[in-house]
This record gives sequence, structure tokens and C-alpha cells, in this order.
Amino acid sequence: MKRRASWVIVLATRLGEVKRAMAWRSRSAALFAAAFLSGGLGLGGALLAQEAKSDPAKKANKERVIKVTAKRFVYTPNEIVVKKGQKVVLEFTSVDFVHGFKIPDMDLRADLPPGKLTRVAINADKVGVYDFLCDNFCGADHEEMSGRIVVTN
Ligand SMILES: [Cu+2]
Repeated sequence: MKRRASWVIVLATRLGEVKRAMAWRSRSAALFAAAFLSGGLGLGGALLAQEAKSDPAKKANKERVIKVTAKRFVYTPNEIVVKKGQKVVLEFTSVDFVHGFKIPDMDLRADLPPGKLTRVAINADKVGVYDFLCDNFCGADHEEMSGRIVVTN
């Protein structure tokens, strides 16, 4: 009789455990379904944003825009330092003449008409120093109109 009673207790305890486990399971299933249905896209977006935030390579690859002014006979700034592999766009404004921006070692050139933004994407995939100049004759000190782009690691 005593033995039987203790079995009943064991059984009852077990049943309670199973019930609790089942309740927990259905609750998490419901939570999962709710999250999946209501926030699937939002959650995905949030995860992607989080990933982009935590990944320095992705962060570094955001386009960097550098404003440059062209004026007889100077580019300002005339020294531009960029990181290797970074997407860089030079955004030129000429104030007085159609200067000709040229980077011989990047095989790149563009006319810079005054009063207009001229965007030039540069390919900074190799470390080095790249001289630039003006290749449209713009006056007495035209030969002085130059600068350099330094690509660093
Ligand atoms: Cu010039």
C-alpha cells in the first residue's frame, strides 16, 4: 500500500513535468509564430543593419565624398588621403574656368565646367601616391595647378 502511494506521487510529479514542458513548448511556438508573422521582414532588416554596423569592411565601403574646389591655379585641398579599397568620389566645383582634372597614373580625367558639380569616382585599390594636375591651359601659373592623392593601407 505504501509502495503504491509513492508510485502515484511519482506519476503525478511526472505528469506535472510533462504538462509544464508542453505548456512551455506551445508558448514558445506561439511566440515564434508571432515573431515570424508580424516581424519577419522588420527583424530581417534589423539583423542586416546590425551586421552592416558590426562589419568594419562594409562600413569602410560606404562611399566617401570629398569636395574639391578648382580655381586658378589651385586645387583645394591639394592633398587628399584615402584608404585603400574605399569608394571615393571627388566632387569638384570650379569657380573660374573649365579646368581639366587629370590623374595620369589612374588613367583618369574630367573637365570641370564652372558653376557645375562634377563628380569623379576614383579607383583607390593600390597603395601609393598619385599626382594630379590641370590639363586645360588656364593661365600664367597653369603648370602649378596640381596636387596628390595618397592611398594608404
Ligand atoms: Cu587650370
